[in-house]
Amino acid sequence: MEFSTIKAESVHNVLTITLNRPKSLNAFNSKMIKETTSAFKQAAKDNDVRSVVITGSGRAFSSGQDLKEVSDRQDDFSIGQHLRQGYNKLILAMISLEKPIIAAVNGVAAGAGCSVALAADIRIASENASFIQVFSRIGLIPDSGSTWLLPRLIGYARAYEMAITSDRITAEKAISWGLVNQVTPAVQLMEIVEDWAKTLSTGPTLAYGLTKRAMVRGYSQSLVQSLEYESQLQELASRSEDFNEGVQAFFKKRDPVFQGK
Ligand code: T3D
Repeated sequence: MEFSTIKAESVHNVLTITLNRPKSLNAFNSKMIKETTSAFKQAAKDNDVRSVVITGSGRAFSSGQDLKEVSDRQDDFSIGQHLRQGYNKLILAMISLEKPIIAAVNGVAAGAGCSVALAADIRIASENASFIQVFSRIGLIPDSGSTWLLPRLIGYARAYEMAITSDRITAEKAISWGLVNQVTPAVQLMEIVEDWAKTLSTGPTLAYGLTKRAMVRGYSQSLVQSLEYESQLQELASRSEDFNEGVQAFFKKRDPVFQGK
């Protein structure tokens, strides 16, 4: 697919999506929201894609909603509709994608840009990265999934603090809060992310996807329901070629070669 606000490149079963509006620190205009959503939906359909990396071009990950676009809006513009038609679909496309998503957070992730980073499954941050729930600075509440994702990731107290102070959370603080999985030297970020993506894209993709489905579902159900749901999904996983391969590789004392099926 041809995109103008993002780059989407697939190599060795890894789709890399690069938010590509560096002059505005990769602010999301309507087109970039649509194109990023399309890229994730495409990843869901493409069996060759077994993991996805999302990053930003230039010095930022994303500064969130394009404020230039905001200032050009007519009086009757509905932000609620803008969220329903745009960001909500993007976040749902990410959360429902049954393939691991890695956010390579190369710089600041603010507002909806922070929400998009939170909607990834793994966050690898450069030492120059930072996270700002910048919404309250402009009199808004966190959106694009942040009110759901952030307390689940770092607990209510820290999430609420981030939301109401709009303070910049450095990479150092982010790792100590459990907001990111790893912090890397800036120059090594993409190399380290490539290693993660390579490992994930040669893994048991079906099992990874079902794990995500079960964990997301687990957020809103009881232990009894989760135990039952695990049993159903494990039934599916156990019928995969990868399960058979994993068990055979164990007995033959060799590394498994997973096909993602
Ligand atoms: O309304 C709705 O649609 C509801 C949805 C809301 C979702 C949201 O995301 S709301 C939050 C929107 N985002 C912001 O409020 C963040 C605005 N940006 C900043 O606060 C700062 O730029 C940063 C903290 C992210 C980074 O600061 P800094 O000092 O590193 O960079 P800078 O100098 O402020 O920005 C560099 C350039 O990017 C600058 O342009 P210039 O002067 O070089 O021509 C700046 O205007 C531009 N830029 C940064 N953020 C945005 C932006 N342009 C448009 N929209 C932006 N969000």
